[in-house]
Amino acid sequence: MNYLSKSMMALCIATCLGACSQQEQYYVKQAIFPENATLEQKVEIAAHLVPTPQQLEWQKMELTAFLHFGVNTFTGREWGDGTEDPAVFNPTNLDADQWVRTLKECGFKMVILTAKHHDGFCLWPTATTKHSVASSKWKDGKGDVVKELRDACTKYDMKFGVYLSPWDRNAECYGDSPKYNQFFVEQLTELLTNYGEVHEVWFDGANGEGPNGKKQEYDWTLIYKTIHELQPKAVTAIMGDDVRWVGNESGLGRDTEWSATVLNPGGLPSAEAGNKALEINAMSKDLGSRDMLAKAKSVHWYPSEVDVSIRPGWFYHEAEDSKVKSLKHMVDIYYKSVGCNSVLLLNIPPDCEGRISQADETRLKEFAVYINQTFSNNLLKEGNQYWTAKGNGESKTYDLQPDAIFNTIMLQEDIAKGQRVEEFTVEAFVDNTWKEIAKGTTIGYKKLLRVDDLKAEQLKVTIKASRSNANILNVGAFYAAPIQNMAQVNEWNNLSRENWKKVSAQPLVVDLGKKVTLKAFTYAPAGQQAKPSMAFHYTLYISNDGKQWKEIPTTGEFSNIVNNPIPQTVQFKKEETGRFIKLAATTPDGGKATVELNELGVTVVNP
Ligand code: FUL
Repeated sequence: MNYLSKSMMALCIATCLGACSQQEQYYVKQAIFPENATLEQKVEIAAHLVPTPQQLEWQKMELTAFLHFGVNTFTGREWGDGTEDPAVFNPTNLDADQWVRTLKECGFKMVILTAKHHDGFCLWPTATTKHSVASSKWKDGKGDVVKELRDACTKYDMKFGVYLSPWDRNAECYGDSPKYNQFFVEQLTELLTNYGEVHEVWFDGANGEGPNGKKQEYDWTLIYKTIHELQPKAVTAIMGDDVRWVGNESGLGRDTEWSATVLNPGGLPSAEAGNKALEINAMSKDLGSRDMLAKAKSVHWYPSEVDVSIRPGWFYHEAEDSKVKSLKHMVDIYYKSVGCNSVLLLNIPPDCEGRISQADETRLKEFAVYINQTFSNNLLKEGNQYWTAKGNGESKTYDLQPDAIFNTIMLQEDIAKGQRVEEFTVEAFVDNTWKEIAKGTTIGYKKLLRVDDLKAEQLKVTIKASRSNANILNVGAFYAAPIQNMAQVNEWNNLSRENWKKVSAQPLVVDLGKKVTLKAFTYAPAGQQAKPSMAFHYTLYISNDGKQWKEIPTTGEFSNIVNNPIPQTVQFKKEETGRFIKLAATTPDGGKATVELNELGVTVVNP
C-alpha cells in the first residue's frame, strides 16, 4: 500500500474515544469536507478532528531543543554558500554527552540536530558526497556527530530528531530535479536507517537562491514515503505534514492558535494550490476561524511549533556570548509558545569546542529552575477534574488554597478528542463578588494567561463558545515570581550584567566581562524573600584571572537577612581591582548557600 492510500484510510477511521454513550465520529489528522457541506457541518467535523498518536505524543513534550552546528560554527556565518573547505570543521572537544545531559537536566524532551544545513556539509560520513565530516580534520575524518548525539540520546532517554535541509548549496546536482531528489532521499535513508529511532524529521522551507538561482522541484511524495517506510512513528515538520511552523522565528505563538487548521500541510503541489486558493500561508494570522472553515475544502490537524534561538543567530558566534536572551525574555517566550498551544523548539548552538557554551548553559539552568518553581505548585484545588462543558456559557468553580497569591492561570483541553473551545472567561471571587480577570479565545493543549497578583477564594471558568462540547482536562493557578531584568542597572548594581558569566555556582564565581575597580558589592535575595538556601555568612574574593584569588576584608555576615531580606550593600575599606569575583557563602543553617547572578550587584568606578 502506498503512503497516499494509507493516509486516505486515516480519513475514514471512526472511533469512540473514552466513555461515550453515543458513537461519535472522529477524523484522524485530516478531514475533507463533503461537497456542499454547511458551515455547521464543517464546524462539527473540525471539532472531531484528532491528532495521530505521534502528534499527540509530540505535543505533550512541550520543550524540545534545536542544535545548529556545522561549518557556519567555524566561519561565523548564518548561511554557508557551500564552498566552505570541510577542513574548517574542527571542534576541539566535541561533547554530545554534555549537550544532552544539560538539556535533560533542563526539562527538554527531544533534541534535533542540523545533520545538514543549507551549505550541504553533512555531520555524518555519508556515502552521497565528500562534503562531510569524513573530509574534515575532526577525528581525522573518522568522526560522526549524528552518531555521537544518537548515543547520548539513548544514554539519557532523550528523543532524537534530524534537520535535513532540502536546499543544498554544495550539491552539484541541486536543481537537476530527479537527480537531486535521488541524492536527497539517499541522505534521508542513511539518517533514518543507521541511527535507531528518529522522532522528528525537520525540513526547512528556506531557499535563498533567488529568481536566477537553481529551481529544484522536490519529490515530496517520495520523501514522505521514505519516512513512512523507515520511521513510521516520526513526525515530519515544516515542509513535513505533521508539525507546522508558527510563522516567525521570534518565539511568538498566536493568541488564537488552532491545531485544527485549514492550512494544507506539507510541500506537495496540491497543498500549495489549496493554500493559494485560500490566500494563506504559515505566517497568516487566521488559520482556523469559522470564516476560514467556511471557505476551506478540508481541515488538518497541523499543530504549531515555535522555533527560536537562545541567541540572536541560529549558529554559535562568540561575539553573541553577551547577547544570550535574558531569563525574562525566555520566560515570555515560554508563555507565548507552550502557553499558546504550541511546542517550543529552542535552539542552543554548540560552540567551536563542540560544547554548549557556559553563557547558554547558565541561562538554560536559570530558565529550568524558574519554570519548575512556578509550575510545581498548583494553587487550585481539584483542577484536574475532567469537565465536559457545553459551549453555551457553562461554568465550573474551583477552590483556591487559602491565602494563596497567584498571577498565572492555566487551562488545558483534552486534545485527544479534538480542539474545540472558541471563547472563555475566568473570574475570581474576591470581596464577595465575581470579577472577570482573564478571557480568551482558543485553549488547545495548553493556555497560560498572566494576571496581576491576586488572592481569591475561588476561580470560575466559563466556556462561552465551543465547537461541540468542550473537554477540559486541567485547570491551574500558579505564582510566577517577578524577574529582574539581568541587564538592569540600578542603585545597587551599576555594571550591566549582559557581559557577566557564571563560572561556577558553588561557590559563586562570576566573570564580570572586563577588569573593573570595585568599591562595594550587594547581595539582594530574589524577590526580597527569605529561603533556606540563601547566603548568611560569606567570604568574598577577587581575581584577575579566575585562578589567583585575594580575599577582600569584610564583616563576613549578611546580618538579619532572614528576617529582612532586602539588598545588603557591603562597602569595601579600599577600592579593589579585578575581573572575577568569588562569593563563598553558607546558609543560616550552615549548609552551602546558592546565590544567583541576578542576586548579586557591584558598584564599580567608571562602569
Ligand atoms: C531558517 C533557516 O534558514 C535558518 O538558518 C535556520 O535553520 C532556521 C531554523 O530556519 O529558515
